[in-house]
Amino acid sequence: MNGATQGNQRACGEHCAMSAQPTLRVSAIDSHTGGEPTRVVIGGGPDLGTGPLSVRAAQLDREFADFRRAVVNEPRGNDVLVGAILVEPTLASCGAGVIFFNTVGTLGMCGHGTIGLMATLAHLGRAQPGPMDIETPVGVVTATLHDAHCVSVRNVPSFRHSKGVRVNVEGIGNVTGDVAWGGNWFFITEDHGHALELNQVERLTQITKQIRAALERDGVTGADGAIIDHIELNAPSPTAGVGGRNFILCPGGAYDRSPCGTGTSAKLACLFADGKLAEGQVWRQESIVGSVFEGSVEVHNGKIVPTIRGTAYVTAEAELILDPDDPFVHGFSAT
Ligand code: PYC
Repeated sequence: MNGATQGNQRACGEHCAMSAQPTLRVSAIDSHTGGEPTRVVIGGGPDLGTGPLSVRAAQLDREFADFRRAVVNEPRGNDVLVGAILVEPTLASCGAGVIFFNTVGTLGMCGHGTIGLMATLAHLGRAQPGPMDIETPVGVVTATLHDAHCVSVRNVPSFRHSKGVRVNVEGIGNVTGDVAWGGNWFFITEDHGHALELNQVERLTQITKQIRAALERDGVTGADGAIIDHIELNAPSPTAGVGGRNFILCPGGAYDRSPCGTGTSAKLACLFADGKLAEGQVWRQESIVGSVFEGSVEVHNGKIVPTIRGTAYVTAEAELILDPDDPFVHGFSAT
């Protein structure tokens, strides 16, 4: 149920009984990584137990969907915002566990969010310069804090699942691209015929939604039937020294303002597989708003392991108030 169906707004002055439930206060720190926001819940979140993070993520998705929505939906958040809840890791080697989420569900991993998380922990004095292993629902990543804002993230192994997949997209025609994993599933294409410019985001959003619908219609998936919920358009960048610019449609329908850590990882895996990127070579990836991540890959036990580097800034320290008498306490979203 989204907030729109539950928000029976009362007119001012109508009698309203006070709820027996207490008001919930949630502590959160907001940041942005290359323009893409992250809201890290540091207190007041639900008890997700001590099981594997993938199980806790499924629990957050289903049993605590209202909490998830309250944190990221309007009016406290918006479709662009990625939420993160800090949890106890299961592995003693990890300094933190984290589950990322947006207005429609949980994410496997989030690169910009991990950079934002480390800037948040640095802001709180809970992270020192150096590496920290972080447990996510799809594996352990290593985030290295270089200074208060600059972070590199050694991501989960990334790979191309299928090359040269062709789909017929309504109003566009045939589009060919690769299906790749970088901690989330991506369809990556340069075959779109559009300029990746900020003033084109409406059209880019429309065509990436059409591509996603075509993939779903044709049953094109990631491994084990996984839904491809991120669509990545690539093009050369006009900026000297930058390998490419991207536009990425996220699951909730918003576009990533950052170059997308998991999307860049998936792209790096494809470039490496095509022999266009050598181990250790730096690839600079630009987002549609002009922010840049630096990425490279190493091969470890036969797997492609990307590292992404970017910067994040804390933008707010907040206490979210979830008043049970508020008809929009869990927010609303069009997606
Ligand atoms: O940076 O990996 C990322 C990401 C995923 C969704 C939004 N950002």
